[in-house]
Amino acid sequence: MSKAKKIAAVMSTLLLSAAAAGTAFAEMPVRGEAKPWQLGFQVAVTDVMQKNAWFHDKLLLPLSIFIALFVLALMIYVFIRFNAKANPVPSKTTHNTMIEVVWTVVPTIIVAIIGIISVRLVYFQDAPPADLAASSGISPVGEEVVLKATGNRWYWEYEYPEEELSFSSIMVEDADLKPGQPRLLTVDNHVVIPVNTVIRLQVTANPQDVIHAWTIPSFGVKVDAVPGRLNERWFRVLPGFEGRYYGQCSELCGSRHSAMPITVDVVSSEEYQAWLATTKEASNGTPLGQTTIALNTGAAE
Ligand SMILES: [Cu+2]
Repeated sequence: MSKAKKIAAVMSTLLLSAAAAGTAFAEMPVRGEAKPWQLGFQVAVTDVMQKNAWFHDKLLLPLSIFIALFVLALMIYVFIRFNAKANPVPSKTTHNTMIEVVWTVVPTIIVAIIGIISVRLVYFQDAPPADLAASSGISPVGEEVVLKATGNRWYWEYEYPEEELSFSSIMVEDADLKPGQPRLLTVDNHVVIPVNTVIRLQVTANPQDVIHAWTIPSFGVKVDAVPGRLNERWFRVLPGFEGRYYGQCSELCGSRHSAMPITVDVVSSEEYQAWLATTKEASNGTPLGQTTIALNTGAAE
């Protein structure tokens, strides 16, 4: 093949594949997205995030509110009952053993409870529990999927190492947005993962790059992408939560920090297999989308 023909073949493959990867799941309910005036978390759709949400909503938030109100009430009582007018002759009391024991022991117990639950959660996020199927009552469908995300200034590269598939995922600029596509969250190539399957997520950054962080709030995943290190997490999107989820780079990484969003499409096992087949065929062993070199030599910095 002549050089020109080769370039033409590569270009058409890239165009085709970009279309295949970018538009495969155009119609899809958006579940993981911030809403105007939202309070609290985005919908929790993984084992990890449901535990995080419980910890925050059922324990930490009520506890903080109770402590704040309790301290406020004590202060108001002191202001009224013991001001100079209401209580002209102050008491000379300096010690009260009972009260000193209480205000030492009660906070210690509270901190211990928070600490134990926090540490358990940290370990739970680290690796999928062996008894996941038994403990959740749901048998995971299919094998685990390994997904590797690499941070670059300013876009993400994805790799499905077991499938020998890789592609870059670049933000769609405002001028190119189609109706309904959110600003600063839409990318050309979406990550696609199957529902009810353990995803082993590996996150790193290009060795010549800076620290980024891969985040999807609804998944309870926020992992630093550190050059030269491979950080791992796991998550499983629970059945019934198929849809589109948005996230953003969450480590201040430079001038285009806001321009490297993450879009994940969660689909059924069959749809995932079909997507894999078409995308692999389109990529034909070459990475999809714009290449690292093309972007890094740009004037973006
Ligand atoms: Cu970044």
